[in-house]
Amino acid sequence: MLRLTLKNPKFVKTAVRPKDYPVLRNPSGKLIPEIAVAGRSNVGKSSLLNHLFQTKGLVRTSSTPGKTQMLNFFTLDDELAFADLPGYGFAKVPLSIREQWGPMVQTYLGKRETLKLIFFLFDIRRMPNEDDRRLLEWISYNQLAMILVFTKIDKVKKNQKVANTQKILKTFDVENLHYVHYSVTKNQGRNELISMIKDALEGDA
Ligand SMILES: Nc1nc2c(ncn2[C@@H]2O[C@H](COP(=O)(O)OP(=O)(O)OP(=O)(O)O)[C@@H](O)[C@H]2O)c(=O)[nH]1
Ligand SMILES: [Mg+2]
Repeated sequence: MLRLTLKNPKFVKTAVRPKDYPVLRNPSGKLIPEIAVAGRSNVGKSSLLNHLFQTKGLVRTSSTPGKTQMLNFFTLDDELAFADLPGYGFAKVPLSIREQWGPMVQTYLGKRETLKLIFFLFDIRRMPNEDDRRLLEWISYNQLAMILVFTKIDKVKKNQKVANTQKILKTFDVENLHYVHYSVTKNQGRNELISMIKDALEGDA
């Protein structure tokens, strides 16, 4: 049974290549399951982790897209790990960093054996684009479990939220899509996401 107390969030390290990924074990020595947070630049990945952890500055956020440029690893209570992934699709990020993104994320998704679940974040106001579809292909190729998180729902009216959700979901040709609406500023979606994590990882921990 997964404990998931969501306490004691810790930053572990930053890495790019697999040899630098941390080996994370629980107190009894078992490798702990990991959740990766993925999506376009500025969609709210790092903010979502801070909100989930109930921390302010543990995960670095910014109003300027392109804040997170490498893989950042965190743990909760030494029972669950998180990887905050760099976003994509932001032209102002230096070319050298943008070129590194594809291999870094593709390698991570393919090689991280403890990776059990992806949070794939979408700004409720934007339609999926080619970059999003490419990432979705990598996720499907690696047969990883996924939860779609619609972010910044405080920015839209209720009817727009419903309409945009349907539009975005239609662009995915994936069965059994799990999704949740999230707002960091309005404090919405956290409990639902936590129970979805439990459902997804049950039997795995
Ligand atoms: N209104 C609103 N703003 C949000 C929400 N979540 C994040 N933001 C804002 O969106 C901006 C980007 O947030 P980040 O968490 O840094 O986004 P990111 O996806 O980690 O971005 P990269 O690291 O560049 O890939 C910041 O200005 C946040 O304050 C939300 O739920 N509502
Ligand atoms: Mg970030």
